[in-house]
Amino acid sequence: MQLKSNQSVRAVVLALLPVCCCVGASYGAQDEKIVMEQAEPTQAPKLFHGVGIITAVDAKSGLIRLDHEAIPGLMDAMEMEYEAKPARLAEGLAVGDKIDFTVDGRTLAVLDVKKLFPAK
Ligand SMILES: [Cu+2]
Repeated sequence: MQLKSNQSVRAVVLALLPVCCCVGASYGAQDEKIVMEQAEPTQAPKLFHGVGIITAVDAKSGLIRLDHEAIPGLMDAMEMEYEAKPARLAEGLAVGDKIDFTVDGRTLAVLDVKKLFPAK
């Protein structure tokens, strides 16, 4: 049996649509983006490292009095009191210990303590 195939002729109609281009006049288009200088997040602590010798310490309250060297970007050498957070950081420390401490530049809380040299 033979099957006759009917060929259909397709007419392709191309519709040409007029393209309307609206060109906006730009006066030397300024693409300068205004970048806001973002201040450092106030939440994030800015940490500094200091070295000092303990002149007084209270493990219960976490208060550590230090005769510390200058902390670049934060303060000069001086003797002052810091609050350790958490207070238990002050445990095991004694007057005369030389420590390396990490301090939050904003709150001045001592966040970490490493004993460099124990008191002799
Ligand atoms: Cu100080």
